[in-house]
Amino acid sequence: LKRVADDVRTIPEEKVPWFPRKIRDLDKCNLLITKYDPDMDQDHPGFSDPEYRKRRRFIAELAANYKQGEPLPRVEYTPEEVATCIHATGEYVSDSGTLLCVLVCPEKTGFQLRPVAGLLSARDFLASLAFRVFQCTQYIRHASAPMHSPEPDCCHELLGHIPMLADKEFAQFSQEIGLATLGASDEDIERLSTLYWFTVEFGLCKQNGTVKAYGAGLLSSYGELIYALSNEPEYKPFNPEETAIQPYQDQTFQPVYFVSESFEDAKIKMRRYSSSIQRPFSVRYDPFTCSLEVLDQP
Ligand code: TIH
Ligand code: FE2
Repeated sequence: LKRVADDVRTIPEEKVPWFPRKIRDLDKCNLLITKYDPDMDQDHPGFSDPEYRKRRRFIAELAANYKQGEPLPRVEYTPEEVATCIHATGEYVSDSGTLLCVLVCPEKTGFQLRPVAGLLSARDFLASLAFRVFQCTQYIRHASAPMHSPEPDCCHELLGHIPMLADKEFAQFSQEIGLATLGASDEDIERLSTLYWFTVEFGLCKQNGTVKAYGAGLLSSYGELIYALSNEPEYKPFNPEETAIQPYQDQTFQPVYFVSESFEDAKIKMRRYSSSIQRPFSVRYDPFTCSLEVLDQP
């Protein structure tokens, strides 16, 4: 293996999409998808609520001004927002939940949070995982629809993702998906984000013979959690080649879930799949410098 200069001159530029090389480059991974923006989407539960939209703009502004390495902006949640969270999750969620992660995750797995204003492009969202950075929303879903949100929100992050990011195996699984996406083609990004969707977000997994939910989108949505384990939807065995091309949607509950034999099994299969993706270089994350080493293929 030979080390490649910073601009990777040996790789034809038009073939490799830009990707972050150091953790500070994540400030440039901020392409938002407006699909579920409460200002743009008429079906958003907050679309006709000007107070809600104002609140969302305020919280979005905090994320937009954030630079990598700064402390997370603190949001004081209103009693109504706290009530929505309790309704959504049956648990008390507050900014101290975020604070807990800020304190616990670095110690357990080195994962950090950075604030994000809404739904990010798959490329930018997954790239940050390569650096053990999780792009975390800070707004709360609209009070009129607490049981299921079509977009990520703070309840989803705190109940679904953050506990998992404090788990060693899971943190590594997440980072490996991230590393596989760097400089990948749009088609490979689509396949990897579909895999992320059916594992990290909506994955089921056997444990002592029983099917359990581990996906963050299930753990944060009481309505969908019950549904996913009800035998009503379709269940398929997790197999990356097949799972990667399953069409998915985020408007409502998933019609199909993928079941892994164990989390370890999902990890091994994912790793095999990632290494089959063709790239003219390989990447290695250096945790001491928080940057990537990009190596030419032999
Ligand atoms: N549907 C989830 C919830 O209600 O908490 C949130 C999302 C997960 C993935 C995409 S949106
Ligand atoms: Fe999520």
